[in-house]
Order: sequence, then C-alpha cells, then structure tokens
Amino acid sequence: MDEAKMNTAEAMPDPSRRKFLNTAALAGLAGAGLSVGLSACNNESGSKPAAPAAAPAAAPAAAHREPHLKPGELDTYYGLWSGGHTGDFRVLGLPSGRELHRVPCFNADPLIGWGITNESKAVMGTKADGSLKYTVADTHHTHASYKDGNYDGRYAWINDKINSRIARIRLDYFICDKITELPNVQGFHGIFPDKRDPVDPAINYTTRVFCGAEFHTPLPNDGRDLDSLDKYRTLFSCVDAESMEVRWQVLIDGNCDLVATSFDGKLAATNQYNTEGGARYEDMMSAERDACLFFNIARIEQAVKDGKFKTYGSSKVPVVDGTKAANADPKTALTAYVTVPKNPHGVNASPDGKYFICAGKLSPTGTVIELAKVLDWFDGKLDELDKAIVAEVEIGLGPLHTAFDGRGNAYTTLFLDSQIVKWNVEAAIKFHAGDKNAQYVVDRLDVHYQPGHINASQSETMFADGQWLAVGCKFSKDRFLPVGPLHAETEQLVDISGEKMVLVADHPVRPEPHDFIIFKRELLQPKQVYDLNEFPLAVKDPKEAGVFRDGNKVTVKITSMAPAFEPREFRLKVGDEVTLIMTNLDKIEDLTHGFAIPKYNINFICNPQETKSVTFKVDKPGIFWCYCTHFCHALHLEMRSRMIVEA
Ligand SMILES: [Cu+2]
Repeated sequence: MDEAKMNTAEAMPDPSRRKFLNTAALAGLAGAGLSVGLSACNNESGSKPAAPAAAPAAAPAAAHREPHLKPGELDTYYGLWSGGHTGDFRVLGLPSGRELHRVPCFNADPLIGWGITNESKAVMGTKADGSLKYTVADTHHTHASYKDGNYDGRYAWINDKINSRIARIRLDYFICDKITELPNVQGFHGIFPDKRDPVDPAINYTTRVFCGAEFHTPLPNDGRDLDSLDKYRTLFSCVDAESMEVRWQVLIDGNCDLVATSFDGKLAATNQYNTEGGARYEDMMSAERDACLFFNIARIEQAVKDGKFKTYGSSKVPVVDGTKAANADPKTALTAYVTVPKNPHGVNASPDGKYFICAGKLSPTGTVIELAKVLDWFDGKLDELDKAIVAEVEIGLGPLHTAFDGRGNAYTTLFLDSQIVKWNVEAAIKFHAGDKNAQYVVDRLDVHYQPGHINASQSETMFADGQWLAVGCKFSKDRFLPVGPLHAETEQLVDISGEKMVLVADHPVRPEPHDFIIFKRELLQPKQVYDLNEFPLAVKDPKEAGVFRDGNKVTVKITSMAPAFEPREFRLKVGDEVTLIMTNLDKIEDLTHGFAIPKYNINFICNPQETKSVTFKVDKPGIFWCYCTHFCHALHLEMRSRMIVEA
C-alpha cells in the first residue's frame, strides 16, 4: 500500500490494518542480527500455536462498554503510569484514559518547582555546589504498596534505569518523597514490592521493595577487571519500604529483567536473559534457555543476620552469594534458577497466588511455574527444580508481558505478532501434561502496533476484576496525525469483561511509559489540602512575613493568600545570599499559587497550606516583579511582590 495514502480515510479499508504488522519491527530485528534468536520460533510448529486459535478479531463488533465519560463524570479506576525518558510518574483516570497529573521525581519540573526548591533538591540529591547530581532519568516500572493482597494507597515506587535510582511516591499527596541510588549496579530495571513478610504472619503488607539490575559490571566497578568478562556480575537488591535504605543485595549469574513477588511473601523472582554473561548481543542469545531466578527471602535475611556476606567498594550494603555454583544444595540454597526459553521477558504473578508466568520473547512460549513446587525444591521435596514448570505452551511470536482477569485467563502481549493472546492457564497446564484436546488459546486481538507492557484492572492483586485492560504499544505508525519524525506511542484500552476482547480506545502518549498499574478508585484517598504543621519552615501568619538579615545572609518570608503576597515588596542588595520561604495560607481546595522571580530562573507552586523554599545569590541590581504563575483569583495578574535590589 502507498504509505502516503495511509493518512486519508479512504485508504483505510481494514480497521485492524494488519498490513503494517512487522514491517518496522521485524526489519529492525533482522538488521540487528536477531534472526539467530527468531529461528527458535520457527521450529517444528513455527508461529502456529499448537492449540487451535480463535480467528483474529476483525473490526470491533462485539458488545462492549463505553470508555468515554460524559462531561462531569468521574473515572472508576486510577492508572499509575511510568513516564519513560521524561523521568516522571503519571496518573491517569480510566476507562477514559485522561491524564490527570504528572508527578516529577527524577527530573526537574518547572511547574512544581521540582529541582528548583530546596525541598525537592534534598530529595533528588545535589553535588557539593548545590546543583542537581543528575538531570536525566528513564523510568520504566511502577508498582504500589500492598495490604491483605490489595493496594493500600500508601506508596508507589518507580525506577530510574539510567542512574539506578528508586523513587517513592506518597499516594496521599502524589509527591515523590524519597529517592535512593542503588550501589554496585547499573541498568536497574525491574521493581516489585513484597506483599507480606515471609516469616511474621502479622505483617501482611509491604515492607520491602525488590530491584533487579540488568547490566553486569566488574565489582567494585572502579576501573579493575575492565576486560575480564568472566568477573562481571550484577546484583538483586532489597530496599526497605519505609526507610528507603538498601537492606541487602544478592550477587547473581545472568542479567535481571522484571521482578515478581509471591502473595505469601516467601519468594521474589526475576526473569533473566544473558545467563551466558556476554557483552555483545550475539553472545547474549547463544543459550537456548535462560532462567527465572527465585530468591528465598527468609534464607537470604538469615544469611545476612549470620554475617555470611561481603561488601564492595565504599558501599556498606551486605551482599550474599546467590550465584548458581554457590547454591547447588536445595536445603541451604538462597536462590533457585528455573530454566526458561530463550531471553525471556516479563515475569508476572497470577492473582490466585499459585503461579509466576514468564514469556519467551525469542521463543513463542509462555512458561508457567508453580510456586508451591519451587518451595518444595527449597525444602528438598522436589528432585529437579525444572519440575516446577507446569506448562510451557506456544502462544505466539515475541511474547513479553502478561496480565490476568481473575477468571483463570492470562493476557500476553505478542510483540512480533502485534497481538494480545488470551489464554487459559489451567487449560495450558492440562495441555502441557499431555491432554492435546485442551484448548488453552481463548482469543486473539490485533493491537497497534508491537505491544510491550500490558496490565488489567486489579491484575496484580488478589482481586483482579477482569474489566479493563490497557496495552502499551511501542509503535503508533498511522494511528494518529503525524507530528514530525517522532511518533506518539499508542496506549490502547480493551474491554475484557466478555469472552472476546474488544478494542475500545486509542490514546496517543508521549514516549514512553513502559509499565503501569490500574486499580479501583476507592483504594486511594488523596488529600487536597496540606497540613501546615508538616512544614518546619512554615510562615504561619502574614505578620511573620518580611526580610530578616544577618550580614549578607538574608531570609525572606512570604505568605500568599489570594490575591496578595505578604510582603508586597522587599529590598535586597547585590551579594546577598537569600533563602526565600513561602507558605500558601489559603485553605481552600484547588487554590494553588505560583511564585516566579524574573531573571533569577525561579518558579514553583505552593498548594493550599504548603511551604516551599528556594536559595539564590543576588547578582543583578534592579526591580524584579515576583508574580503568581498559577491562576488563582480575578486579581491574579495583580498578585505580585516587588523585589528591589540595590547595587
Ligand atoms: Cu495567586
């Protein structure tokens, strides 16, 4: 088809537009030498699934629910989305798909004043000169804290792959309150909170967050062993959910990708590629099987208590040995390497608590691992670890991530097929056990195009409700008006309440969110007005406002109350070192003020009853009209304070 015509309605006879499939993605993969790995998909049964597949869905015809809301109607679900290279955390309403908020965490944001205020800089981390330590980030995965198998609305966590940082978002105010840089690792990718304590039954909520790192490096990575690939290793890290300190790390073979945790708190796992330990991608794809690596949390923490660890470089974090060679005896093993074909991507816990599912990526298979059997192996009751694999079935080309509907079905993205496959887990287990009549593939749906992450409403809890499914498609190609060379990505919404999946909405999204979670709105109780007492620097009364000088160290205390700042003017001298503290004394919901100082590169907002501060050096004489940047009142334009700087 003539590509130039694709932007016109008459050139779109086929709503599913299958003709576009695989052109870019496969060409790119072949060019990258991935034919090595793909050949594994063309074995005896090739791309045809072993079980009879339902015909690909044509234009949406089945009955479905309407995702669009009437003006004034509220969404029934929250979606928490990672922002990708923008380094932020996004909040969506679903099913409408409306973006409600972006919470800055790793990167500066001039609306919030993130990276500009002293409070945000303290969270983000600074160099000795007070400038930000890092100004780039790459967020991929976000997951929230649990209680009794469901989200409890306390926290979400999100990763920065570039600089190996984990940020925590408070879900009462939707702000980032802590960031921790993981020692000894690069390429921190997968992240997942635990769901209960492995030992103490009273702790049926999140107290740890697990972090998997992809890239293996010399340890410590200080210039030694640069060319000794056999010494490169990566680590799996455990961060304390409250203190955000790194509790411990595990030295492992292979590279971590995603992370999953069991509902009983006993196991965490990461799917692994490059168990070969290669440095070039050809080397990373030579093995036919890689692994889903399980961590026995209680044993690891006992080993740390017993002093069986070492540390690397300047890091004080205890590191236990989880390599394959050191963990051959199941009775003492800290880790267990269940094999999975080939460069697997994604590991997801089923909502019934029984299984972890890994997708094959370079193999057309989904692998179902029964957690009770992994625990049996650790207890010496299972002779071969791979007997924990209860199904390994063909589901389609390029399987990546899996979501669940709580009715026994899994939904896996097929990157190369540009499809979602709905498959029944128990039927797959029967098929794997020898029942060739077990039809595990239930439905297939074309998506647009090359889907990566997928998640369904409540899918990662014990309360998966099988209502809505979102899929993050990496290429949008022809789905939206062109805006130059950078295409939006396509986030698609699918109604999964019936037997057939129905595609109900496309949304363009700025690249690239990667992962997201969706849950019922009643699980969050956000606050709209801050508590003045949470801020030690709060200027609690306009009478406390003013200029307080100690030599050239100056504190300017400002209050805002629509439509006026107090003081209306303040006087400084060139050479002053100023800390300006502002408290918004307005108590009314939605009454946010901003504060900008021209030519001093300062802007931030103060929400109702919030206090923020900025520190700057006065280096320019003249008049500078500080003004409210956030519309607040009919006299908003008049809401100013005159900064008078004497030479
Ligand atoms: Cu204002």
